[in-house]
Amino acid sequence: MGYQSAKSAFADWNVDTEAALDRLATVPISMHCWQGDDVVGFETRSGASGGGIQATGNHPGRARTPDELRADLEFAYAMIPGQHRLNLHAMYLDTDASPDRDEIAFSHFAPWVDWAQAHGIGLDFNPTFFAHAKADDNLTLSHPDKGIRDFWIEHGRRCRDIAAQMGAAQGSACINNIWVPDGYKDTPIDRMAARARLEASLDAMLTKPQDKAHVRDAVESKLFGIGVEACTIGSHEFYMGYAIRKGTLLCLDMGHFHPTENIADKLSAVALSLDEILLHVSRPMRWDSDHVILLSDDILQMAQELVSADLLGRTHIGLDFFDATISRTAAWVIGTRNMQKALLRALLMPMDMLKSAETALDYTTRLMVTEEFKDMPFGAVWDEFAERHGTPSGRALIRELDSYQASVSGRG
Ligand code: RNT
Ligand code: ZN
Repeated sequence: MGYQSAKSAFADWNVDTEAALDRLATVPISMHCWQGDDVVGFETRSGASGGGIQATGNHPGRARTPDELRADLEFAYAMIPGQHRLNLHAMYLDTDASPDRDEIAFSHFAPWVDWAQAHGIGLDFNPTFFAHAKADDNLTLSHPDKGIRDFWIEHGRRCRDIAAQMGAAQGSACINNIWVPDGYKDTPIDRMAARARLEASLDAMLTKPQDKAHVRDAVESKLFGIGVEACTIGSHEFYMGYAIRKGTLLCLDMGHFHPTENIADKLSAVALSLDEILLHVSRPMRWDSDHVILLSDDILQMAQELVSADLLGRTHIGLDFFDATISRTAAWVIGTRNMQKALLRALLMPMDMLKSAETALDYTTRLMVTEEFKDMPFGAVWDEFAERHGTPSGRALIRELDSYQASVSGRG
């Protein structure tokens, strides 16, 4: 079906496809740099990701240098309709110097800032509290040793300053997301002491006043990780309370909850107590496996909640997955486009009709309409969106993804 027929099919339900296309074009997705190199980064000192996160696979073409990563990103952005952001981790610094984590500065990221500005890409940032000798115990900000805590507090402070300078340079707030791997493999005896240390360290990291127009901090919880099966210090309850009391953003990573929990359901619940939310859209399979996101029910529900609860204006959508068994650039493109497709579908729902049915306790209409809508021509509207933004779809997209992958597969 062509776009014009799709447009009138939606108009029959009082859904304006043009308004949906316009709205979708204003939603930036923060694409995560770490899908491009299996969470390795560009420090001269470290290697494996650690901290209970793990990229598996050895597909050819992994970016080994900042230049290679930027080339891959440029290709990926060219395949994704709209203007988006880049989520950078501190371990992706681009410099000839080898500063330790407690020595990094804005200048070590200058090439990224220049590149982002040249391409109109907003940057977000993350301190890196893993893949480092001082994180080998899976304890960082909550470590019993004050010297280790201070090292990581200094890292966190520096990252905030770097993020603030990025935000000032780009004219939009840089979201600085804090995730630490801290936890215990076996049942601890004093969870309270560890949580009190984490809280005190976070407070110390976040004391310096910063301009919200330049940087906003987020805290990311987790249920468990490899090696920290018994207790994660920064659990959901810990960070939800922290974010509400201290006024930070709360980051909800879709892979960081019990597999049967519905993360979409949490949005409206936490949004009543928080100004802003950060999402790490991911796909857990049995555990926090970070598979490439699909146009699956979980993602569709997430997008539907963002639209129906009118949360798009105060939710920052970041992605967090990494798969090294497939083309890494294709993974970015497929995952990011799926997030956009989910948002488009949500924007094309007859929300007013559905909400009034629900308010009138008319659950039959709610069910009939949502089921009928599954057969609506969303694909034709998506293709129109892709075309208007100069990006290919279907077989043309697959040809582009294949040929770029072929061009990088000779990398050692
Ligand atoms: C780890 C968290 C965290 C990381 C990135 C690399 O479980 O999800 O967000 O994936 O910081
Ligand atoms: Zn995450």
